[in-house]
Amino acid sequence: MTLRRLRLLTAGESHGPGMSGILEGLPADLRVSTAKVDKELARRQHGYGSGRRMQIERDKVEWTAGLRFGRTLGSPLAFSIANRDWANWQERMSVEPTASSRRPKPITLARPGHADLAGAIKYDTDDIRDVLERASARSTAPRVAAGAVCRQLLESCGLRLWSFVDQLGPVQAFGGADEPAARVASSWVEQDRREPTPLRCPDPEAEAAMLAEVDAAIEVGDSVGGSFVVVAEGMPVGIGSNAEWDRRIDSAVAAALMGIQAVKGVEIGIGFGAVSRRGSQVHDEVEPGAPAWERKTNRAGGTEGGMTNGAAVVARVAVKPVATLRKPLDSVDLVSGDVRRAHIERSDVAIMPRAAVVGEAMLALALADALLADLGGDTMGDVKAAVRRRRRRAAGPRGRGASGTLESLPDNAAEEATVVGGTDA
Ligand code: EPS
Repeated sequence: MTLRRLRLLTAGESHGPGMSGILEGLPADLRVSTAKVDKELARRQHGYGSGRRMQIERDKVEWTAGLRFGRTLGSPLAFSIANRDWANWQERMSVEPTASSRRPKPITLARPGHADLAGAIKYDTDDIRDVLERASARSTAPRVAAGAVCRQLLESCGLRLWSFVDQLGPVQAFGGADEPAARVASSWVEQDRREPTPLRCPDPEAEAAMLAEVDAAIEVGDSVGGSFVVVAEGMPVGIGSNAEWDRRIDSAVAAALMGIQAVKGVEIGIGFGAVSRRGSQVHDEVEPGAPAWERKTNRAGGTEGGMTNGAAVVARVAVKPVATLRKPLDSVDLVSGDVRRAHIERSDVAIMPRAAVVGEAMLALALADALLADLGGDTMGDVKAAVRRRRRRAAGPRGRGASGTLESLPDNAAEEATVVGGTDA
């Protein structure tokens, strides 16, 4: 994805010494809570259907640059996250040259659905491990750390971000209804941050059926996919662009989410659901509300004309089943050309609850970038003042008062009206 103001570079092999990242372009004076970043990293590790690796790792961020007394300096923010499993892989993943007698047997049987085959051809290697190590979803850990910083920036501007699993295999939450996010109680969102359920699904009946679906896949050595929904409430109006295709907020959000491993589709609002309906059943009618205009529905998912419209930004993300199967599919040996069963690695069976947390991080990155690109600011004070100005402009004739001047709305009125999340230490 192309970021417009921020830059994020991550590095790290799944079983190498560790993961690292550099996030550049943040304003100075953003208070960064390490505990909040670690909390997001822990949320990414939670969920039924994960393999044994998650029992080994205890992801924690370690800052190496960009912070002083807990605040950003405007310089690149650099960090690392250790791979605890490295202790068990030091020989197999040796950074230094090793005698060929001490090297593990190369992996030559590509898993259909994984990066294995295309990567082995691209990098001209007979050992698929050279490819799968970086293709691994372990690389989402530093993205979640960077996203957790962006999230703190957005929260200080009055936003709240959350997610839930709305489908696993054939089981749908809320019977597959329109706007599932609107059915989720605020208390569920808070509870989910404190003590998430095994699959992070807000419909308990559906969650029970989803758990059975994961067990059924485990039973037969298969894997299962699904979809999750990510939500950002409180985004100021008009972020993005109606003028240029590459600045449309929809493309930034979709690209950020499509970049997550195993994601095969993203829809904003009702997305593909709009295909079969008439306009009157798709567009969200405007009605007066305080302090801004309001919508009777949010089928658009918070974007119109390439810009945020003040309603919650809502995206639904389709995740294919994990490519490593305990009962593998057919493949062809890279070296001998023989037809054999694909390689088996230790793996997860279902990643939905964890993918949703990665989705929150990627949404935070895309929205923070768009906000900073559009509104500017070298300090958090600059950013917040610009957000306040934009919220006043969006307050509408009623919010502005009888005089119709922008000044009649107090500085923080719009921010107070939005829900501010992130109450954890
Ligand atoms: C992954 C396989 C599993 C996952 C891993 C992604 O790892 P391992 O091969 O060590 O069992 O647990 O995800 C993570 C380590 C993580 O932190 O998310 C894969 O093949 O992509």
